[in-house]
Amino acid sequence: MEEKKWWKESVVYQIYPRSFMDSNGDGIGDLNGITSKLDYLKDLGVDVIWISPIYESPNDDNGYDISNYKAIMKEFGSMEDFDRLLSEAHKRNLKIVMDLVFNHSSDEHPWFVESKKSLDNPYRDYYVWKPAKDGEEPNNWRSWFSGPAWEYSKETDMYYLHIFSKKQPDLNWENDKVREELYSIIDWWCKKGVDGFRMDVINFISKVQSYPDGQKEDDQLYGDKIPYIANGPRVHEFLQEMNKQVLSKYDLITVGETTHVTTEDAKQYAGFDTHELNMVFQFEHMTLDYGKLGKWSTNRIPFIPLKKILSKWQYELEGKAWNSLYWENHDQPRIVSRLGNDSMEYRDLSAKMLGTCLLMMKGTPYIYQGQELGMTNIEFQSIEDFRDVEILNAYDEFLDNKLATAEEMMQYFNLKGRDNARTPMQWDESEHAGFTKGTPWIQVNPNYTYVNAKSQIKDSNSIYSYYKELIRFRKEMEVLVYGTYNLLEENDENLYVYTRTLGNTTLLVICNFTDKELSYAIPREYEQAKIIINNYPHRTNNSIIRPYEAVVYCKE
Ligand code: TEU
Ligand code: CA
Repeated sequence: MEEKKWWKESVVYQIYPRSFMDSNGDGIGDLNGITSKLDYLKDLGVDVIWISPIYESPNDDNGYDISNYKAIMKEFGSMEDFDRLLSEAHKRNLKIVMDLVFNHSSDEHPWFVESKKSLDNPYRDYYVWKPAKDGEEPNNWRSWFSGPAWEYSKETDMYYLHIFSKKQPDLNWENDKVREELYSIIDWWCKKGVDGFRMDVINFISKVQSYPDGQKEDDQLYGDKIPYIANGPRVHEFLQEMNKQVLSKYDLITVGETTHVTTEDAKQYAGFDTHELNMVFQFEHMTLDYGKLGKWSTNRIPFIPLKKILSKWQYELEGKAWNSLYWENHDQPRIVSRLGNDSMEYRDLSAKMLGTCLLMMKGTPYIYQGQELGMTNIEFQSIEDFRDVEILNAYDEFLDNKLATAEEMMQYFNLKGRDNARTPMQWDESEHAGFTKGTPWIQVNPNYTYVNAKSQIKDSNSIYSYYKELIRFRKEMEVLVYGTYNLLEENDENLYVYTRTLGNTTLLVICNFTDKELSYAIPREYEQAKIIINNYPHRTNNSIIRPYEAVVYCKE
């Protein structure tokens, strides 16, 4: 059996602090709000809490634009509040993971304020500056959040690179001083006692230094930057250096957010003996519903490719590297709406089925706030209701360039927009779902009257109670952590069937991704096996799988 590690045995819960719990009535979630809900998380059974950025920030991208890496955002509280949160978490044996955003800072970070002043400023090379090319941007890259990836700065008559919004200038990792500063920030938080880090777009930190134009089709406005920014020439060198200089000195959980990675890349980032990170978030299963306009489409995730991709990650990393498992985060729509069925009839069953399918796989599971309640997408009526910089910028860009109509964009945002994940956590049936006594910074999903934590905690058949069970099983059964994975029925259009095996123990996991009742005879060797998990009250017929049914058999 492979080496045992606490971070392989853990279940992580992600908090988006702005939307989790507001303690002072200003409509914005905060650190004291999180502290007040630690017992809730303890009861759910998770071990680790990853909190999206809480540092000082002008909030162009809700904290993913940091202006001081060692200070707490005023809206979220103070450093004393943080210290109290950390110690209260540790008292309950809960670990805290910080979000590190090191590909870029805020343009209001003192480093950037200095950097833009003059060519000979000591901070000039902390960022990426280039002169105009033929009177235009240095190359044809598009910013992730619309428009060119370069912004003109009149002080020095040059452009700076921003892969994300223009308030998120990219740090220059080629500069040794930048890397030293960043490592010392990690060290500072480790000394405070935090337990790990989630590293934002960490595979973008090393760019191809010639900054070439990306390949471009005639009908496209911008070239493809990905080959020049993702998994770049020095990324593994940098991560090994970071690991050697700081990460390896502490007992941490580390996860890299890495869009555009293959399993080959991941084996290097998260290999058992490569000395970089513990695991990465891959995105292949999250981009299956992309269309001509990227994420802005009405496509559903196709089922057979989904099984293929998730299984590929399970097989390829086996024995070599560690997987992370997720359906949701603060950038993704709600999974019960996206891949399940959020109708009155099937929300409950399909949310439980999706939880089963994910949490029985091999890897460290990440549960996003509200996923354990089956929270759904929201339907906004007006563009004014949205808050996300990605959405607001895309709306203007796509309309200006006549790539889509306003109606189409609204439809895309309601299906795929990041604000779906950012509506306030639904605590109870009182006004604003118990999230705030003031006016929430973004609307609460009106279904809080029946989708909320309070009603689910006391209901032993709720989605919440079911997730609690799934988490408990991961603690009790070694096979769920260390067992190998094997896909069955790979061409079945409706059922996801797989096994987990360790020693003499085998689990058979069967999930129906449709609202149809299906006939499926379970393999004979499981006929006498014990049913350990089922999202229906009783299972009477071994050859029928009901709508959105999930069942797990255990054979020893
Ligand atoms: O996300 C990076 C990233 O690739 C995402 O932009 C994701 O693909 C996208 O949101 C889907 O539309 C990270 C953070 O998770 C995100 O919240 C930040 O906006 C971004 O980096 C910039 O820091
Ligand atoms: Ca508040």
